[in-house]
Amino acid sequence: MIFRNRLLLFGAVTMITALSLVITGTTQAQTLELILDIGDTSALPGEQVTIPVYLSNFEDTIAGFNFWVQLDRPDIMEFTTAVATVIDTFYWICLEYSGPDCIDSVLVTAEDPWDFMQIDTNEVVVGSLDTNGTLTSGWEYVDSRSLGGVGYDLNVVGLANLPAPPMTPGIPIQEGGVLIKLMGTVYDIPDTMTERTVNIHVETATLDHFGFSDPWGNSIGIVCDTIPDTSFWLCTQWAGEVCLNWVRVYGPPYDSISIDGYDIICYLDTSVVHVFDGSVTVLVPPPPLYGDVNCNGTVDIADLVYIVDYMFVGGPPSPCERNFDCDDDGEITITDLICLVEWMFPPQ
Ligand SMILES: [Ca+2]
Ligand SMILES: [Ca+2]
Repeated sequence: MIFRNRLLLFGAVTMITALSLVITGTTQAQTLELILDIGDTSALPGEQVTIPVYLSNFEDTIAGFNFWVQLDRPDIMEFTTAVATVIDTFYWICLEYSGPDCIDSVLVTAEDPWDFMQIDTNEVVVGSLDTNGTLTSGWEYVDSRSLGGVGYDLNVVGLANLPAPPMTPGIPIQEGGVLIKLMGTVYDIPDTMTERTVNIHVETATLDHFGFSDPWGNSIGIVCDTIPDTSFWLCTQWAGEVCLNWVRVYGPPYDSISIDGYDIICYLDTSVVHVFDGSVTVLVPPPPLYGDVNCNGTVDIADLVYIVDYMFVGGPPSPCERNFDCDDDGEITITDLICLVEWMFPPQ
């Protein structure tokens, strides 16, 4: 977790707690537990696009999640974002004093005893999310931020429950529901562009940004292995069978091995958690039907009325603006009205 506000610290604590539970527990190998699937969708140039994120949870209720998506084509689209000012409050407890000065401290949550607090004001790039009608509707905390700060990635975090009551139910076992909807802005790319699909990649290699947990904080599909921290030693000077000078080397050839300790390596077990990238394909818009400014598929007197209403009476702009540009010069001017009149009533 890179977020540093209190709510997300709680999330991080939840994840860490979950991790420690997994380390000491057992995993159910080979049973599919969860599928996260970013939807494939399409949009026209210049449009806003809604990207559904689908979830299937076969074994556990889901009460917390974090995933990080990245776009591979920043020339085609970006996630819809806004800059927001966030006030982060941090609580610290001092571990060691030197006189009146604290020389060693550790971050704690507001619920813990603390010695001093720190308030930071940061500007962050917040992604637009839509939870209406989704599995996270009503959750107490759902948020996303662009870690890169420019909208080409989103780190999405959800917690059904914050520390205080009331308790919000998580997502019961279900298949194929929409977890959340991400919002994107497709650029007004030219019709001539050939490669028109942006991949939305879910980053699962770093568990700092990927995890699903049940209401008790147990992570789903995270496996941890204990790896011996091994050192290799080469003797450069023997006296009979006694080595007088050992040198540490990083592989064969070596004369001796020592195990200095053990490292715990955790990773996502992709046999029980399946993750699928998504995509947005930018369609080539159909050729404009010039003059059809009310967008009903035909050009007739009603379009003339629409134009006159817009130009002279303050009526609404055309919902299909390309059709308005009757003379195809890229601008909407009085000449488009003249063009349409001449087309409908050609000179005899
Ligand atoms: Ca029309
Ligand atoms: Ca024009």
